[in-house]
Amino acid sequence: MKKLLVALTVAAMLAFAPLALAQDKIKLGFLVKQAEEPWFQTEWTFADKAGADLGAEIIKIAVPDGEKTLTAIDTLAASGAKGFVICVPDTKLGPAVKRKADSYGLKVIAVDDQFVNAKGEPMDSVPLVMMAAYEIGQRQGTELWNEMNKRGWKLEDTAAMVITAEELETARLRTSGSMKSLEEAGFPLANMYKVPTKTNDIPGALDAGNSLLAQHPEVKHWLIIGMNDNTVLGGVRATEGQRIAPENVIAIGINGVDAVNELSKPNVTGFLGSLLPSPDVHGYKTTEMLYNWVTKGDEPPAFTAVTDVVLITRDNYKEELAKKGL
Ligand code: FCA
Repeated sequence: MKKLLVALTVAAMLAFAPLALAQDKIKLGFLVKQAEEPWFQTEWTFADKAGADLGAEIIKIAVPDGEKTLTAIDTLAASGAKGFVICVPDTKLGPAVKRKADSYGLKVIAVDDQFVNAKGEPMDSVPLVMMAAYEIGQRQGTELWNEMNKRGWKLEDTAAMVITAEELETARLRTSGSMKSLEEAGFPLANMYKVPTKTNDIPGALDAGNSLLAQHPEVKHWLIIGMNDNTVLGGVRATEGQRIAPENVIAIGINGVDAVNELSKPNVTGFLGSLLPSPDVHGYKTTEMLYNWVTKGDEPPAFTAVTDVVLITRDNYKEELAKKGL
């Protein structure tokens, strides 16, 4: 009888062992502003990959607005998480996010979009991982310039539609880098028309593009500049709506993963390609940094710029994405 009891107890302990292990796993949050964008889905996938490699559980929460952001931090604290990586829906939420995280003793790393304080200045007190925004913008301008020359377009027939989102610093840096490199190459600044988008998605950029095109019926060829694929795609859709032929449009996005749908369409559109940075690195590295901070006290550097970028087009996107495991 005694032996049987011992055997049963041991069996019961073994049965519950995985549960106990799961409970011991470190929990880390990964909060993103636009979970519908493949960019952020890719970050999540690679955060999960890092979690699996490190033995941490990643709690992924979409935070499209300020209220959901603050609630998500409460949820993380209640579930025993030790910290989180976040791309905030509005960079001005920075101080509120930091305050709430501090109140629970949670560590925070910002990804993609840097927090700003009440005065609108960057908050260096929160470690940041982001793409080299100005440089990637410059590359967009250079690629547009090269393609317009390949097509033999004359400067006097060509204008640039610049869809801006200046309240977001990374966006402002990208579009200004792009304009700067076009200007340095010889494209007149006077022919670059800026128009702000109300929302950072295709419908917002489409509205912006439409209003700009209505003001410039004289332009024959268009270059389209924007901070990411969706912004640039909105501009392309606007040219299509105005029946501007795709061969009169050159658009190059940024993000890459958000352009896959467009590049896989059988018909060629004005969207030539996209600059693909490293959403995989953003997702994996931030998670790894947070884990090391939480478990070993290794504080991440204040700023980590991710610089790799490759131009993907209809010809090479499959192989380039595969190279990164995307
Ligand atoms: C910003 C943009 C995203 C992505 C990211 C790196 O957050 O909104 O689309 O480009 O930077």
